[in-house]
Amino acid sequence: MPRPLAILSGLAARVAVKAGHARPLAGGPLAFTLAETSIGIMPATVLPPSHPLATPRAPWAGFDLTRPVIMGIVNVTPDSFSDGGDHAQADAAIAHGRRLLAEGADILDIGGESTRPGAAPVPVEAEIARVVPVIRALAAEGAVISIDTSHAAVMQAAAEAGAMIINDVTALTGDPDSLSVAAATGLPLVLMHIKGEPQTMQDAPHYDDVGREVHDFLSARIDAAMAAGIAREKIAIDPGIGFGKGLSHNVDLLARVGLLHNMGCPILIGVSRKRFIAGLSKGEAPKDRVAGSIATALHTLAQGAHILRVHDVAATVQAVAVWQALQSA
Ligand code: 8Y4
Repeated sequence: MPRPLAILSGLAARVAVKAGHARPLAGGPLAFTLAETSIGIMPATVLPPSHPLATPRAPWAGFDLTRPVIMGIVNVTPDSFSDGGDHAQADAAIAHGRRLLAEGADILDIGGESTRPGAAPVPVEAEIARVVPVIRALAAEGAVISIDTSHAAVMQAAAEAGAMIINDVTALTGDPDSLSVAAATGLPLVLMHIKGEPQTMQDAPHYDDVGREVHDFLSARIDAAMAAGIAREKIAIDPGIGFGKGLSHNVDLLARVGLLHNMGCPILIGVSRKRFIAGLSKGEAPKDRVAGSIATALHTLAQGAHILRVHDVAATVQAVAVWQALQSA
């Protein structure tokens, strides 16, 4: 399982690939000149051009992945918006979704259940009642909607309401029906790594090698999805920052995002406002973690990540536009 290192961008990447000193990273436009393997560091060109680190990714959910895709977060939970009841909640979420679209979001990720440790479980009927009106309204306006759920019944209802992507933080392990229901919808999906259950995942998580464990988990979940009839091209993968991970695990994974290219799938990263940012800085509250979120997001883009799940769409879109222009030169 080689890791791409010495990653180049822009003209340097193009010249190095052409001269036979580098391989394109997941098809480019980035390129990597070195590969770290279990036996040491070697030139990237020891890998054949057909190696999954080097081959292009298929388009995913209609996105060609040659530029970063921004997924904006829309929570439909009582604590996120108004507490004026179901209707006010839906209206507030729809308004928030419209705002994120205006700010440049490519996808809206709509969720009706908090996955925070200690959050009370929501009955699936209530989860459906929360998200369906919001999905219907925003899909009717042309938005690409992702449904953030681990429940098969919610996936089904969301697909019927116009959702175009399934985002499951349990990678289709959270409900015995989710593999078959997700397959039947035919929708592209995000498979995320989690260690343990949302309720208890932050109780002293331990890994011998977090990069390998996340890779092996996601690889096994891709196999399970494919066995259920889901094409590999429909699957995006996600290391699940903060899901059953301590600070050092999150840092390790973010520093080694490139490892995930071995699976040949687009990579989605969710770091927005997460606790590791406070842990690396001054203990800031979530709303004061935007700068750290963007620093991390750009660090992952520089390793070839494809999709960013964020709260702060306007700030992220600006940062990505500037980063993109500078690193393309
Ligand atoms: C402040 C606000 C601080 C929210 C932390 C949070 C991911 C995800 C979540 C992710 C994918 C969250 C649904 C956690 N994180 N889906 N979902 N990847 N694919 N916490 O990293 O945003 S919820």
